[in-house]
Amino acid sequence: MQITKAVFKCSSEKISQVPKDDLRDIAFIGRSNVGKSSLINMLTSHKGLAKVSATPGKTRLINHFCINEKWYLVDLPGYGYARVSKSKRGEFSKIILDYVLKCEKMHFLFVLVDSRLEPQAIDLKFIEMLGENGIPFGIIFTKTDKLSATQRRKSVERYCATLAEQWEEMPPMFCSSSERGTGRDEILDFIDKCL
Ligand SMILES: Nc1nc2c(ncn2[C@@H]2O[C@H](COP(=O)(O)OP(=O)(O)OP(=O)(O)O)[C@@H](O)[C@H]2O)c(=O)[nH]1
Ligand SMILES: [Mg+2]
Repeated sequence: MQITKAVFKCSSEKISQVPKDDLRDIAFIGRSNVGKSSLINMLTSHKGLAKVSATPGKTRLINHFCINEKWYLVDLPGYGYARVSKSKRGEFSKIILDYVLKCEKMHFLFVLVDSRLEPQAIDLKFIEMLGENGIPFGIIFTKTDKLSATQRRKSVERYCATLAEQWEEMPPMFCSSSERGTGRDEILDFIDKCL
């Protein structure tokens, strides 16, 4: 798929505010700082479309970006960031749970995990919650420019081994680097098929 047009549509602080049209959402979630906003900019070839920050907790709202006037890329707030006040944090905040579990626009969810880290308890918990609720999702390993090809392969294998303890089937998986553009074609082709 070619992205010819990517425009910011709106920021919502609850799901009652998300666009009311019938365009479908493809959403991105993961721990704060994992690289969600950077990936959205990389996929759309649009630096500065989604706000990126080295300080975790940058994205606090549900951000809709309209792609090719046909569907939305959705940048969600990160989870697991301890410095966000407790009422806003929860384990997974209300804004995240409402969107992921109740928003009918959401068509597919990419869970981003840092390729450099061993499987993190909070990501596994989130993935388990998706499975229990039948939410269609895939996993994107981010920041792979920081790893050698061997380290990257080992990281994915380690993740699969951990997931295999609970799951019979593996979700779709992708490796990405927003620095280098890695994974762009694969992820966009997958989204194209989804839609
Ligand atoms: N080396 C490298 N750094 C990355 C990559 N993607 C993101 N980063 C860096 O990681 C930091 C966080 O990136 P964001 O895209 O803001 O992360 P986020 O998941 O949207 O964070 P929140 O909105 O705070 O939840 C920034 O300093 C980025 O420059 C990548 O592929 N490679
Ligand atoms: Mg962000």
